[in-house]
Amino acid sequence: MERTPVDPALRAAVERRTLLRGGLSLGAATLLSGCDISDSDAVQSALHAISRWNDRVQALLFSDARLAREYRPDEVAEAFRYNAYYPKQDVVHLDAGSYRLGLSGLIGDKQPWTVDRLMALPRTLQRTRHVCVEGWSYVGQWSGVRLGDFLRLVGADTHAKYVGFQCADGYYEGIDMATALHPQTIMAMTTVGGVLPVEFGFPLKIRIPTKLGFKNPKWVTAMYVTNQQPRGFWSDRGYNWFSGI
Ligand SMILES: Nc1nc2c(c(=O)[nH]1)N[C@H]1C(S)=C(S)[C@@H](COP(=O)(O)O)O[C@H]1N2
Ligand SMILES: [Mo]
Repeated sequence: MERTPVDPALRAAVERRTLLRGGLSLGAATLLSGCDISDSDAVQSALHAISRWNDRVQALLFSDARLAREYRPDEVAEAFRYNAYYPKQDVVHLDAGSYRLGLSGLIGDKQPWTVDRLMALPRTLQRTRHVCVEGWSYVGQWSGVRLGDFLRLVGADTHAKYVGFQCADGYYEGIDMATALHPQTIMAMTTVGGVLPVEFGFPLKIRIPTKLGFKNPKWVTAMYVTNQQPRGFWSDRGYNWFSGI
């Protein structure tokens, strides 16, 4: 019989959730799927089912009222930590003059936004912890317009289910509408000392302190509102789609 290995990222994601949150163990998953651990196609589909179930439960538990912890100015890291799916020397340099934020999907006014117009919007500041799924974190500071305020401003259908993002480096992500409307979800354009440095997403990143780092897209060039769950770069590679923290 052909045996494909269980995707290690998916297995780790499921084990982390199920063990830490007191759910099923991988052993229980094996029992449920009625197959040997080595029958990895069956294990894999059982794990996928559990992962989707985790996403649904997390989405139900998510609340606007639950805020991520905010920190004092002296707690902000001196240097933020860079991460992307490629090394820092390959980051995209976007030109402030020709940059446009494209809007599509269930949005009334789809006119693209320039950096100047985005920068003129009222910004809220946050000092929150960025947590990467790889096991490191830092307290950063960002400010930008609340995504919820922006969505209302452009006449988005805030009863739609999801908001998706496209990035200049080919990365893509999406969040549910409750997360998009959360008061700490912002369209970050500045950090300590001014505009975002190139490697941290200039000119625009979506900062979501209630989500793992990979759900915080940098170099965002397009946004859309939809009822179909947008795919995510890392959830397509086995990580949980919801990935709340
Ligand atoms: N466009 C884009 N956004 C991205 C990524 C990426 O590769 N491309 N990586 C994600 C991951 S895994 C992390 S941990 C954070 C890192 O953000 P930072 O460099 O601002 O700390 O960016 C996220 N957003
Ligand atoms: Mo990450």
